[in-house]
Amino acid sequence: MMHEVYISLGSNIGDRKRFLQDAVNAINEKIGSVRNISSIYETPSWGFEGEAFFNVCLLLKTWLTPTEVLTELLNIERQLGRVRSSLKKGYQSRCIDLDILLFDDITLNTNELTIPHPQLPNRKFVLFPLAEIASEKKHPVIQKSIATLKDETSDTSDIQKITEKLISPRFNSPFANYNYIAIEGNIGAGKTTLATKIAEDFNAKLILERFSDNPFLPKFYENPKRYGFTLEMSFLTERYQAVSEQLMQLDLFKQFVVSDYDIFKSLIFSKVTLTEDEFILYRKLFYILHNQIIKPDLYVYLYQNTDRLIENIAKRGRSYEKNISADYLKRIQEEYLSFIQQSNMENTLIIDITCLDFVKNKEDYDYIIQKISNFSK
Ligand code: PH2
Ligand code: MG
Ligand code: MG
Repeated sequence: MMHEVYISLGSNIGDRKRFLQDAVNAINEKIGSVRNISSIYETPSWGFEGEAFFNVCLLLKTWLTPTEVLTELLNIERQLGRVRSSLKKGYQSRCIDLDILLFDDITLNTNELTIPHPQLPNRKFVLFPLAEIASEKKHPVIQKSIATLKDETSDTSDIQKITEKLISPRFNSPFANYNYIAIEGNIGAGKTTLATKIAEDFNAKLILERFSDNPFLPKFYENPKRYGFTLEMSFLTERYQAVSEQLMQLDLFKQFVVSDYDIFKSLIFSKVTLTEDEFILYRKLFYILHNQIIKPDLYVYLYQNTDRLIENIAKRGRSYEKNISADYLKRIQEEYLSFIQQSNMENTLIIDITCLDFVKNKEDYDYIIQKISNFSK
């Protein structure tokens, strides 16, 4: 699952603030999402003779392992121009240094990596910025809070908080507070179009339903009674497998996930397509599977009127969809809305798109993005 990692950044050559900001941006792009950044501290070089440093600490959420994070940090150091000299012993001045301080509550001790950082309690240039963003966090070995370690440290360096601050890259994204958004809506509402657009514009991992290749779907539209249960079982199996596989092997360099469906739609459709006794059996199995998968932290339900749905369905011209009736669409819509009302509404955002065209009109698209963004505030 997602890990919480605290990282220390330092620079004592060149435009120190620029190096720190570039490093923060690169970490946010390559490793995970930067959730919090401390103030900048100007600190005398510790453990060697050199120019004063700028130091900050940040909190990062990532799916990467400790070794993968380390590899990426070293890559970023290199890309920003750091050259390590193996000839000189001891610490050297550097334009950027990125160290893992804490990684969840793990302890690790290998040749290339020790977690928690072994010098953490002895360095004011780490403890002061870290205490700003993790004062109550317990050191997993020493079992004292960062605030306590800061008070008890034997480091007597004279360090100075400066007034300039780094900019958190997440403040620039309207999806700063989400990891996983599911776009939902009736057949033809525009789920896939919206999810795809968001993924492209905001660098998200896209998960799309592969439903046109379900062999039971054309049969179902021909003969719903005979193929209802079979169709729903095959959708459920397919979706369960897709969601669990795709979320596990996440494209780790992307910021967040957006999908054009949520597995819950299986239950909603089967309420309409199955007989009552079939539905009861189906629901039991559904919840067994549903319990085991990662759920979105936001559902967006696109509300569209039946006439426009029928128009959209006709426009895309899938042969097997031509028999879908207005009545069927109405029942699906009603079932969606009643499910949303029964479940906890806290993470569901209904957007009425009956008067919008987010493909043609940029303002309509921006309006939707703004709505999603504001919903988390
Ligand atoms: N990093 C070091 C050694 N000394 N001193 C300060 N003030 N700031 C640092 O980031 C720093 C240091 C080794 O990485
Ligand atoms: Mg270091
Ligand atoms: Mg280092």
